[in-house]
Amino acid sequence: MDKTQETADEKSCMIKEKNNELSIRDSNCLQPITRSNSREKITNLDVIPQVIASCIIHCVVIQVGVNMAYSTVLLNDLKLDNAGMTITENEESWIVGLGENGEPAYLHGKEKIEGEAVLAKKALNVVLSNKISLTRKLPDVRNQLCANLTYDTLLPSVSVIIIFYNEPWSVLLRTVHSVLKGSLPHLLKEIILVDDHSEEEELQEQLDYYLSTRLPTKVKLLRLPSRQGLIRARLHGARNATGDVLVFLDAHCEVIKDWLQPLLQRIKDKKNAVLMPIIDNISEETLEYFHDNEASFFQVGGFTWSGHFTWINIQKHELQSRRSPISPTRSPTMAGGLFAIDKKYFWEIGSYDDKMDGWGGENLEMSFRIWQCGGTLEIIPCSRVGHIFRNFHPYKFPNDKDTHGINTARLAFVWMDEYKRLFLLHRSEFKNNPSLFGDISERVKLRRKLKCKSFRWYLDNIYPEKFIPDEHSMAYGRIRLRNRRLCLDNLQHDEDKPYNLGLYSCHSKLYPSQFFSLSNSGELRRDDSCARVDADNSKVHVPVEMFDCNIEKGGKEWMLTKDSKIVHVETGLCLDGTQVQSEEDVFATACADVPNQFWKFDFYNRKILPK
Ligand SMILES: [Mn+2]
Repeated sequence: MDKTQETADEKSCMIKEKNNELSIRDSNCLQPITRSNSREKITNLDVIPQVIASCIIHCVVIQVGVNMAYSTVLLNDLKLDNAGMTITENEESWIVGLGENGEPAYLHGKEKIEGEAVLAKKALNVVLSNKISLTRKLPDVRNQLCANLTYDTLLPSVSVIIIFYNEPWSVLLRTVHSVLKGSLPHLLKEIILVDDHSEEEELQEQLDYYLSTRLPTKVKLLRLPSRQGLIRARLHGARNATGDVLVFLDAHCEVIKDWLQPLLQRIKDKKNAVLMPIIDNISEETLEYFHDNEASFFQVGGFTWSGHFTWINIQKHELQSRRSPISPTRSPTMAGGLFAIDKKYFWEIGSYDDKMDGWGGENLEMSFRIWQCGGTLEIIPCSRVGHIFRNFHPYKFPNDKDTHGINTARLAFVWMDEYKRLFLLHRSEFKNNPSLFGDISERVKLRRKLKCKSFRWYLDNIYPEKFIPDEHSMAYGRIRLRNRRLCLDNLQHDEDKPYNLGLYSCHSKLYPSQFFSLSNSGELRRDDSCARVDADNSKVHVPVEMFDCNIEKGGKEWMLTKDSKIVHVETGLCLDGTQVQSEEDVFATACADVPNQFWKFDFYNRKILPK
């Protein structure tokens, strides 16, 4: 028998089977191999495999560079069981230095193709993720001013709650390792993983095995016996939490150094402050941790009337009133995936609506509730967490229900008062059919009990910039060519990106795609998209670009003339539909007495009624 291929010393042993041959190799284990019968140490590692066959092996773990407890693993067999083998293989497939410091990572050849296929299917390059160390280092992307901050030595303790459903192995565990490594041990009471009944094989026994062999006991795993959805899974985690503060994290995050202290300090100082870190983007393609932006740049949360979360610029009153760019910054809404809340306050303020199914809407529900019921929602700029944003949901919800729509209807009827009309415009099926979204009486009761303020109050005080299409405008509704049955329409374009404004046959009712307003400040807008014309454009036939109103850009002022032309103020060009057919783009051109420059809104708020 050859000597073992690799040397190993007493304190670092690991048994590995490859090509049916045993080897013992250095892997930084803490404890030596001992013989089961004599408990005596095997100091000479030039032993033949059969000798080790009866060994009890203490601690076959790889030091992952974090402060961990090590469990004793008892192996009756020579082989590590399947789980252990797979885990070891995973660990051995890491490519040293790949993705380190948050740099973009790339695969080559066959793996590249495999990675792209998985990316298309799961919205995440799992093949690549598997090659990157679970404990990679990340750059310190914080604002430099954060270095000057000091925190109390005594801060509340934290339960980090991570729920998951079929999350890719390496992505989930990188999240866990990142929290362990990036948090001060005395602040991190526990990490509670809640498995929302995943089916993936690797998340079954293999995960139990991983926890017991590689992670400290403060990482706990709760398994739900059936699929519960995000909201009830998080509630389950919260009920089992023993820390003072709950931090909810998605299962695809990595934290930046010292992320916890600023959150905990703020909650210590203000119990009803619900906090978000700055959420950085980790690429789903290359796992790059994006940090090119100015460290002082970040956005806060808004919403659309269709009930979706959006990012908006920090509000003007907030920019003026906060002391520094790293002060807590108020946000009208939260994205939902990542936030910290005092545990007592979480329950007092009504935790979650446990009748919400699946995913979606719970973040806006919580946002409105917190503000309307006396709390605050803030972003803490010195706390930063990276999150993998995926382009689409890689999995479905039971029965394929539109849980986002149903959940949002629930929150609209509980929290939005008369403004739910704007949501119902998008989702008219809920208008006269409350049975579609279930019983909301408990939540209505909660609102009464907590003596929460109105949605109007929320709009006036917390989100005064929020555009209310039928209130903040001179005219609104469908905008129709006077001489034809054609209306301005977004032509179902993705409004996250600029697009050209078009025409489409007028719908019989007011649908969101044709709901435009001429705002009091002269914006021609569809919800949060504003129409602009490039003033530099010397052409006479200019497309009308729709773009995010929150982006500072010129050329977006329009006016309505007495004879009902829509004139672009800066260029003096008129909105024109001459020879434009349904599904084609309108344009701006020199004003003239042509029939296709006269428009009619459904409703006019001011007495500028065109003839
Ligand atoms: Mn997420």
